Amino acid sequence: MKKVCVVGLGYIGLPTASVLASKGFQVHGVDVNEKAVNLINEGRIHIYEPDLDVLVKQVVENGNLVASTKPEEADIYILAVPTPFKENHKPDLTYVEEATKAIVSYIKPGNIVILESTSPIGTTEKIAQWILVERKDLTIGKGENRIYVSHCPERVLPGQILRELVENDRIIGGIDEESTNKTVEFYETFVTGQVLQTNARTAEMTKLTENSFRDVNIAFANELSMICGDLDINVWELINLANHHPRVNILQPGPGVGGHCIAVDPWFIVDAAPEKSQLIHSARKVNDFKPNYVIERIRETARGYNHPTIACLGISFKPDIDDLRESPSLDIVNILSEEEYFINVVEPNIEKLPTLLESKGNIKLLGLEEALSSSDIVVVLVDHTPFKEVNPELFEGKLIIDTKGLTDSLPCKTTLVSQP
Ligand code: SAJ
Repeated sequence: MKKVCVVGLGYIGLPTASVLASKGFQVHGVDVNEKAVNLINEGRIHIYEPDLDVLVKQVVENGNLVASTKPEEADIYILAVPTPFKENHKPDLTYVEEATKAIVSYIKPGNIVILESTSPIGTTEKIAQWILVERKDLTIGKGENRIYVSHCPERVLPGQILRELVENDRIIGGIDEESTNKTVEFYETFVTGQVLQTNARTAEMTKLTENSFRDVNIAFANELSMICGDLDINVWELINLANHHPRVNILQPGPGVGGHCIAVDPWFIVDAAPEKSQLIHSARKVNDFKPNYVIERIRETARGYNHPTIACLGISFKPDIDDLRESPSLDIVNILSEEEYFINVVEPNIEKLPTLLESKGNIKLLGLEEALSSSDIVVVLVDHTPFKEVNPELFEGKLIIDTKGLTDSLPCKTTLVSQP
């Protein structure tokens, strides 16, 4: 079995490294976060993903996964580092460049370098160039000293990463045909889904397209929810009815679009083709505006109270995870906390409030029952499973601003003041 060096041990890198280690590969995981490295080497994890703790413990104990702050020689290098955007929505490739430079002195002829991070068009080609600039002894495309460079975008859904890593179809785009073939051979050793071949640029665009498709469709749902708010129509009922049409499948509105993927990746297309990306750009604007709309609805509702207590249900970016990155719910709570409200946050997936909120005197992290019973207004921001399982009577008689339609089907009398 071959040796794999995975650079970046976050939400994608760590599960990937662990799955490979569980399939018998010798995996050397690299991260700049020393704390995370130490924790992993103790068989523990620094992120939450169902069942990942058990897998990491197992592969660290059997010696197949070792973490370090420095890369090592390997046969295959996988880069799974963040690709955020800058202030002006332009892609920031700093981490990809740093990761490439970190491995460059270890690369040997015949090695495969795979970029898994979602990236703007042309990034895989850039990686190849960065390597060749530093390593004049290596070649691409021909010769005994050739190396292989490909893009294989990660496509896993947080919360279901371990299953999707193995079962999802994968897109492989090499910078040349031989890079594609070598990379396909590797993924076929652990992926049960189809492994589809293309070139690097198309693979990059495929991933951006998938997330932009979802962003545009969520924007449609969010726009509908705001229109229905004005027209006094229940948006959840509306979407349910429309979705009975055999060719209509509208997604669900919410407080906005969060996470490090869907709210980011469409900007890479907008940046690459600003004139032609009108729809993709508009969708981004609709989804980014939604938290402001929700805040406005909350302010309107709170106007009748003197220092009201507001229960905010959920601050993660989507249900049943602890990930607060680019979370619209967290932004909403943060902005509300600057006003004269007392805020009871309910977030069953975290043990303490994030630093951003912790220092503020008017926010508490409470259990659902306590938060509901001591609040004047309830704002549903995330439809976590435990919220759906609560005794519906706890919502009885509450003023509710429900961004997820959670209380819509509850058998209790609530005063739904807003359904943003
Ligand atoms: N959301 C809605 N309404 C919906 C669905 C989602 O408001 O009907 C919101 C969520 O609450 C969340 C955001 O959208 O704030 C994104 O959530 P998500 O579940 O749609 O997607 P992510 O960001 O967790 O993962 C996506 C996935 N991409 C697609 O489904 C096309 C995943 O497969 C990718 O691997 C991941 O991005 C990534 O890493 O790029």
